[in-house]
Amino acid sequence: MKLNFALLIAAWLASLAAGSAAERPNIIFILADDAGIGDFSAYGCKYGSTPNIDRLATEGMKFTRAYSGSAVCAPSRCVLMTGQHTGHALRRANQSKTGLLSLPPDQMTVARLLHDTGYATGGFGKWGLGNPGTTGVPEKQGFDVFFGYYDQKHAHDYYTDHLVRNSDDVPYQESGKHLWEDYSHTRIASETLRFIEQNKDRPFFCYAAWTPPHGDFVIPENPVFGQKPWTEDVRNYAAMVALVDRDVGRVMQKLRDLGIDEKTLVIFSSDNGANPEFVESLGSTGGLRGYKRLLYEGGTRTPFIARWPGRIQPGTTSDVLTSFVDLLPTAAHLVGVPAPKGLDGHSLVPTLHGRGQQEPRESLYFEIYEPYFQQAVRMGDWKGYRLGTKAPLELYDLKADPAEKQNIAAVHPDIVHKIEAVMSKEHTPSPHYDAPEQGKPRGKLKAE
Ligand SMILES: [Ca+2]
Repeated sequence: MKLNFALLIAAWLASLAAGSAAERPNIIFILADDAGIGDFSAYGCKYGSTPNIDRLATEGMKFTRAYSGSAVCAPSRCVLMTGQHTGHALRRANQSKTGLLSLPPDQMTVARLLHDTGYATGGFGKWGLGNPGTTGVPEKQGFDVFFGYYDQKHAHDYYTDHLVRNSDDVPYQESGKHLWEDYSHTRIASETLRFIEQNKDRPFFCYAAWTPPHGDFVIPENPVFGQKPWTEDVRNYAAMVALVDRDVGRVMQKLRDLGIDEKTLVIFSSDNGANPEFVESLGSTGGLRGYKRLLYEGGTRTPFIARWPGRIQPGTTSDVLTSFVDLLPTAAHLVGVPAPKGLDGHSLVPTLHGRGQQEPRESLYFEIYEPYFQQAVRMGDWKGYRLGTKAPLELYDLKADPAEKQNIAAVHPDIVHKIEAVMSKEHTPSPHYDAPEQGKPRGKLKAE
């Protein structure tokens, strides 16, 4: 009798352990590169449709007030990985006055946190936070494997003769004919799917930092948009957005085939707004002001969709203010460990689960140093923007004026004062960047 009781207890403990393991979801974060919010039909795309990403939204939760980490690649990815906004993060622009910055060896990242709690961790696509030979390489930042481009400039080349896996070159014999098998995204997408398949029986984190639709604007075939009366860049860009959508569909099909749909949280987003080239031609910024490199809404507002069958109620919309700073605390919450100290984000789990209290957010802060210094704050429906730490603040009411057309700073000195205080508090000096007091644009940008 005693023995049976002990067995019963052991079985109960084992079931508890299995239960808690089952609670820890796989996390797949799919990050498009330079796609605007207006490129996706879930957010009102005008020129095409993205049915697989639509389906993520109808089966999950669509965020309507989500922001990337920055208005260009490297700082946005730095914010995503480290949970620190660009007033605190190492990378605050693609370039710095001290050269290319690599993540330091002791940096906490989403991958490290998940790796340390037993997750398999894989990254596929573009890294940008440390080249081979530096402390910033992904395999020293918590990834078991990273395949693709370490260097952002290399990532412009879709018909490259090599990609990189854990700092080693992986050479490719090019046909010279620009076929699908020569195209780097073909390999990157297939490695993404392979990683998911190989790790189907254990919790995994898959960072699918795919490079389309970032330039070069090239694609092996373009049957849908190839005959449109647009420039070649525009035709190819549209096809590259469609390619991202197709491969989101392939990831979803893989999860169904492996039977791990309900164990997997999938998030889709983009690292910054679209290039100016696609604002008028395609409406890629969804009618918002600005584009890539600017901290107006068109530079940082991003598609953000989360799907997790059985946990996230299908077809829901959230207007919670969120940005890439929230991924690391969300991941910590999901695996049941305390969030590391010094983060700027909050866990989104209460919102995703539709229960519990979402931690209120006073504001979101951004700064950037290219093409010139800018600061921006989103606070409720207000948006503040300025070009120097003592420059006059522009103020917009995004509810009444989502395109930031009317600067109403003169009418609301109290709000201006509040936002200026947030900017002063959140901006910390960095030895790698100079923040001017009275900045001014270095020339006009295209389409501005
Ligand atoms: Ca980008």
